Amino acid sequence: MISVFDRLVAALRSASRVSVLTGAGVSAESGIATFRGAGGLWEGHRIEEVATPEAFAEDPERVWRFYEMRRRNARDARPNPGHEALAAMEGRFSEFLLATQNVDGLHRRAGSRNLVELHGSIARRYCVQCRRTEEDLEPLEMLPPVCPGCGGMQRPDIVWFGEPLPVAGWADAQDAARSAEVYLVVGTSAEVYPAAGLALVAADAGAAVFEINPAETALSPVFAGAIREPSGVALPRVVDALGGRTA
Ligand code: BJW
Ligand code: ZN
Repeated sequence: MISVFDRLVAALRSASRVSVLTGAGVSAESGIATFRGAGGLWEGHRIEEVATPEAFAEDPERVWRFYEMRRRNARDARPNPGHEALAAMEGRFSEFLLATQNVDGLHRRAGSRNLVELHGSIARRYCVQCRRTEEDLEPLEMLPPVCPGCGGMQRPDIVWFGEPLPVAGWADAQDAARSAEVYLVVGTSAEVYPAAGLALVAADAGAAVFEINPAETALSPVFAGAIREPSGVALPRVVDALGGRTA
């Protein structure tokens, strides 16, 4: 019987429109913790309790301590072979979009350019008063950090629960899901919406949707097949099978 891996490679060989949704699992092999499952708690709190505008309003310093730790992790991390394989894939298809839920910047550092960051970026912060934005991963001198322009409080440029996703990026991600012939869902528990819904949009529109994740997820039943391997192993194998890593 033909394996899921071979079916995925065959589907990619004949596709010209491909899109990918990634989540925290893609960065696990770079040493960045995932949100759910073992080790997914922060100071005893679930992410749903820390990553909200309400939690920030109540105790901005506590929320910033969480993000300062994450900024340090992102600074120390390096892209892994999974990120690199996805960057190598984009030149192989006439239409390719990588939509990531990750805020760690590792896809961009690996070279992905047809990329939307659905949940923002850990490297950016903006002033809640004047919206001035700064971008770096340097250690912050004080928490919460203040705006160099007006002295207002800054917040991470991250999409928290209850907040809308960036309008243009979300529209692009939906368009890509609607038109993709092959849609890959990699390293996400597919529990957080609306991002997880992109896989359903793609499936409804007729794409062959494949999952790469060592574990089953909420949406596994709707996928055409699943490769139960770490993305840093499976994705380079896919790119190799497509014939080399350059376009
Ligand atoms: C490997 C691996 C390896 C391990 N290789 N894989 C009830 C029902 C439906 C929806 C809702 C509801 N109640 C509320 C909502 C909406 C809410 C939501 O979805 N909640 C659910 C939790 C129920 N969503 C929102 O609020 C969103 N906004 C919104 O809906 O706005 C509406 C609106 C419209 C107009 C005006 C105003 C509002 C916003 C969601 C924002 C999510 N933000 C976070 C935090 C970012 C902060 C930060 O990073 O600090 O984004 S939550 C967190 O989860 C983060 C992630 O991007 C996101 C997804 O997690 P992900 O990436 O899937 O990670 P994990 O840990 O869950 O899974 C890792 C996977 O990797 C696992 O499956 C492993 O097996 C696998 N893995 N190693 C491959 N080596
Ligand atoms: Zn300001």
